[in-house]
Amino acid sequence: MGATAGRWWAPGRVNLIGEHTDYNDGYVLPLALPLGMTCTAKPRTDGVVRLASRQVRDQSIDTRVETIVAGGWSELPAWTHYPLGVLAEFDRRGHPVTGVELDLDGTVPVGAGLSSSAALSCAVALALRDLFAPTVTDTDIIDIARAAENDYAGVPTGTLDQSAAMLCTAGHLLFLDTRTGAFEQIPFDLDAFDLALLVLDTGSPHRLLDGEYARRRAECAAAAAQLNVASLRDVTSPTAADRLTDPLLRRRARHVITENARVLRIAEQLRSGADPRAIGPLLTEGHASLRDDFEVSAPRLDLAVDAALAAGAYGARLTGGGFGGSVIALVDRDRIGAVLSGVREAFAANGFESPRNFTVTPSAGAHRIRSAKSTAS
Ligand code: GAF
Repeated sequence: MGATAGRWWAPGRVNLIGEHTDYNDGYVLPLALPLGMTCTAKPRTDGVVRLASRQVRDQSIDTRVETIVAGGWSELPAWTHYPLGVLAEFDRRGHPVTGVELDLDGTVPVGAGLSSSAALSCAVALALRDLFAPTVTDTDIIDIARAAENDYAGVPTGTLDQSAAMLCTAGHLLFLDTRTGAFEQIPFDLDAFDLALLVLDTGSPHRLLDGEYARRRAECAAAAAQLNVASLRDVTSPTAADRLTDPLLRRRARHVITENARVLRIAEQLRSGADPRAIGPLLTEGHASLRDDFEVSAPRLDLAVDAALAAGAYGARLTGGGFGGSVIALVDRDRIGAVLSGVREAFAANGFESPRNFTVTPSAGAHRIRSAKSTAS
């Protein structure tokens, strides 16, 4: 140890396209939000772990490194499983933490499908790396944050969110091959085309813990096994899914196969400098596939997509895992107001509160934001 206390930041994300492809070894195309999670951290040498979250008032936790490493914190509230899982994982991988104070805060709305949990895990992991384990790489951090989510918080996600938090850069989409880890930064300057990417947080809570996400993952694994491939990424022809006799597995596989193809087409179009309006229909097609084949949409997500399209969006789709959460819509800048009015009217007519909304430009990935003056206690 020896590094000083400080503050670390990791962003939330929207995924432009490439949904439920990451745990099938496929392709994703996220961008980092200007919203994120901060971790103010101070190293200690006495084995004490003090954890506080400004988003969960009156909940500060005092425990000890030995207790965490022994798994003795599993009864603590769910939000603690991410930071404490990261700490336990550092220890398990041979990077012991001698004690630490972690003060967590953030601007990513929780439950909006914008990856607040991965942002939290990555901000904590960056802090622990800088304070205790400088040899840990960004790739290690992606895997540590994934392990915190999978093995400690109990959600069997892929690596889309953690990779987006760590690897995205301002002004770019991250085109990532989740099988090889190879990635490319694709410039994404919507301003240059008088366009905007609108995020509509539908307020329908996005839940991955209730077993449906895990079920989709298992269905994809079963489809891959029946098609005799290591993962659905290895299937490129949409008609290959027709070989599956179970109609449900056929639909699941068809989504993954066609979604990977959509990511590749969109990446190619944007790489070549095409007008982003051209990708609109593929975004909408991606939504239909998530709704009909993968069955992870929700009434408010479908309503937001339909209303945005009716009001002139070039394309719209749910972003993230689904089952609630947020929709993105690609719109002319001078149509933002009209699209928002259309969505608000549709929500009001169905008795739903208006979605929260904001526009996004691709922002910076995770980093240290400042050094505090104090050092170890
Ligand atoms: C959630 C998961 F955390 C990701 O790993 C990914 O599977 C996504 O849903 C769907 O693309 O955000």
